[in-house]
Amino acid sequence: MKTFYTDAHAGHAPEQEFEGGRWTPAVEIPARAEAVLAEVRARGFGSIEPPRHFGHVPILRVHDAGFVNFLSTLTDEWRRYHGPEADVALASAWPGRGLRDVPTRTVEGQIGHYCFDTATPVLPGTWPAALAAANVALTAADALARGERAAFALTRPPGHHASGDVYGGYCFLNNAAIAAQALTDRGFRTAVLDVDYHHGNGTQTIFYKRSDVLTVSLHADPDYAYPHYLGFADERGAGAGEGFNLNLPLPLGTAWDGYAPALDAAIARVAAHRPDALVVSLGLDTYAGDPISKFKLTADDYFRMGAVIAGAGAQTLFVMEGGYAIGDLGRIAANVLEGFLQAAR
Ligand code: Q9C
Ligand code: ZN
Repeated sequence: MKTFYTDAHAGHAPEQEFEGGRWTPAVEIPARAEAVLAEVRARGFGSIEPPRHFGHVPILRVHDAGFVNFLSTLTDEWRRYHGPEADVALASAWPGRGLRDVPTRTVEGQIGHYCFDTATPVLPGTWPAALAAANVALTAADALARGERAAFALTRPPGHHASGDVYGGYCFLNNAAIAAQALTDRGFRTAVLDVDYHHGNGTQTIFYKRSDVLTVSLHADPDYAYPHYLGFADERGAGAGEGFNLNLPLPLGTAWDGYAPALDAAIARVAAHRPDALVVSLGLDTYAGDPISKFKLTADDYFRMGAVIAGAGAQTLFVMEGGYAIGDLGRIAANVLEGFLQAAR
């Protein structure tokens, strides 16, 4: 299995995030991807290749042009408004109920329209890094189109919380959705399986009214976990997409005994869709040692996860999402890939 990677992600290096009423050390940092890269290289799964550049067209298949323009010029506009030294763009106000949810002419009125939390600072290097991650996912999708059984897009920043026109949750461009759309555009019947601890609200929203791309997610119940406002079991898709979104929210403290039956149900739904391509949003924050999450999967459980995913029988694109236990992150990511490869033989 090839891995696609570029060190361009390191341009997005937040020092802090605003969470719980205070500035805390950022957890979505370059060391995450570097740890996974080192372990994937050490395990020798296959070549590690750089992305090619696909331009804005495949990104605009998923994201709104106004949103892309906003993100790509945000630092410039932020500095115009807040002064040349301002390098952390973060919203101070949002269009809550009763207010008009429109992007106004200045950046302070746009950022609350396009962003949904305070945990996702935009720095001068953020846009190039986000663009590079989308290109990593697109290059890996292209490997599937060329016939590869599987590929690993070692992306950061992650993507699954970003919808067509809203960013947040450490995510800017939805790498997995952009790859799923590119595969669909090339004639693949496509499903997305999201195993990140947090519900992939962006991915769900992007495909919610469509039946061509199935979206299935296992995650911490939004009744107690971020992103709080989406990811409930009764969200099944709408219009033509009715029945093509499956949410499997799980309780606090879920370990493999509770996780495995839900993963089996997820894979059964994926298999019933008969996809040619399966895009896996590979969040690794379900790990017992994760600093921001409350599930209890062990390192060995990730071999099992990879093997179960192979049972879907589709060409599979792994796209990295969250996971913050940096000391073990490489090992658990590689365990998924190894479990998959052994079962897919
Ligand atoms: N107390 C991803 O894993 N803050 N994003 C949560 C918990 C935001 C996670 C606060 C978490 C975003 C890709
Ligand atoms: Zn997550």
